[in-house]
Amino acid sequence: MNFKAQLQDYASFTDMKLDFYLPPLDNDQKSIYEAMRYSLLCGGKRIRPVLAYSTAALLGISKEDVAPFACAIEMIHTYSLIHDDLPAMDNDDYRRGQLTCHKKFGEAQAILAGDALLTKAFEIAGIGAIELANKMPEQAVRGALILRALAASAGSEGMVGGQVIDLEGEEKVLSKETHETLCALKTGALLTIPVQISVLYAGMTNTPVGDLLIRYAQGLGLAFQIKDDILDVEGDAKLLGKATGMDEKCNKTTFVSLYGLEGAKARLKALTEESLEICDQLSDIFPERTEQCAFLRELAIFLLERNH
Ligand code: GRG
Repeated sequence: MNFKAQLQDYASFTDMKLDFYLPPLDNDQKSIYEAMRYSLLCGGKRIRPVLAYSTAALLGISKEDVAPFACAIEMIHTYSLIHDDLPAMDNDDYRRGQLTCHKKFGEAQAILAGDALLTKAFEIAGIGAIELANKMPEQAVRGALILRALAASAGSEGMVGGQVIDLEGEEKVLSKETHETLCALKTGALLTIPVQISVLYAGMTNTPVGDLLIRYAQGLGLAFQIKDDILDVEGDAKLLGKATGMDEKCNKTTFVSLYGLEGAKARLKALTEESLEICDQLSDIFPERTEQCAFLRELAIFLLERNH
């Protein structure tokens, strides 16, 4: 399968699994499923699940096996977008090309939809951990390690922590170091955890391969944020499905404000080259997994060139 077809296959598989894990239940609280499904099943690039499936494939693990964890990450990501769009945070009207959750369902329901997605994520990850324990009873602890890592990546040591630094940094110029920490947590944590989960699932933590893969993900995480900052300046709001120019309007410290547009582009290119070098090393280690290594290469390039 070529890169585009594989990417589409991973995204469609994620959509199908998310739909399966979040059925529209006909109970007294059914309105919450409408709001959760509205934000979760309305597109999105599904990059985080793609990272989980593609790195799992390199380590010989099927997408079925990591699907509950990959879907849990996508649910956590969607909750963060719903809450980030609220009036108390970024106060945005559009997300993923449609009205934000609070604009469509009201603030209270949007807060609850985010809360419910976050908690549903851990229910589904729990299913993944049970499946792992049934498959490999002697390695059942890996499920617990994955759950712990997932929680850490989303919470105060991860994405929420980054959001706090971001909120407190509004109207201030952050130092380059603080800004980099912010990005590693707010954006990087949820882009690293899919890879960390594959590595944990395969029992390869603290091995040369595990470390290479984590470095690949961390580099992509930073590159992803730089691209996001560049797109906010020169992207197309229609393609992005959200307003542009918001960083400057809100006086935010970004890679563009710190390094200039050309400086940010140069850093993005350098980071992508580092990711490609890691892919070369992975190809040497896994000569029989040419297709999987090629996919990780193409993914780094795709994220560099993306327009939404
Ligand atoms: C509210 C706890 C809490 C955290 C919010 C994720 C986040 C933290 C804020 C979103 C704002 C933002 C621009 C973050 C940086 C990059 C990012 C996560 C962009 C959105 O991710 P994509 O491009 O979105 O993968 P899709 O819609 O494709 O899934």
